[in-house]
Amino acid sequence: SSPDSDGGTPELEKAGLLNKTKIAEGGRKLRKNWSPSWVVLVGNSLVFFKDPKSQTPSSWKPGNSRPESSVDLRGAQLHWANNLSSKKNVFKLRTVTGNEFLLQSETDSLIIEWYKTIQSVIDRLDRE
Ligand code: I3P
Repeated sequence: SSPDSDGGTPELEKAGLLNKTKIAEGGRKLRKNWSPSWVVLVGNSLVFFKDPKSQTPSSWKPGNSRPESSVDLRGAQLHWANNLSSKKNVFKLRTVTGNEFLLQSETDSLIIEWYKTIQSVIDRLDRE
């Protein structure tokens, strides 16, 4: 059985610091505004926190800090998107509601791990 089969605290899959910009809201294009974000992958959601310095994986608990925003990964699409930025190691996440985010790291191994982990959650939700 999955760790969340009792309906309790969802499983923390991954957390870390990435550069983030939202590039579309409901299909409408937005101006880029890159900033560092503490990103937490928990359950079916990618959750963004504003203040990276106050967040660590060990201190993260549901309810003890205020997310800036949160993305439902069900039906989401993930693509490498180095064509959409002058930065390296960029991928795009598109939600079913037409919100689009670019996420980026200078560290190759780190961004690859994030990509794989997010894709595995999307794949799991696709199979449900
Ligand atoms: C944008 C800013 C972004 C850049 C974007 C620029 O300018 O430099 O960092 O995206 O490029 O338009 P401004 O601050 O004036 O809004 P990248 O860093 O991802 O390249 P773009 O317009 O080619 O997306």
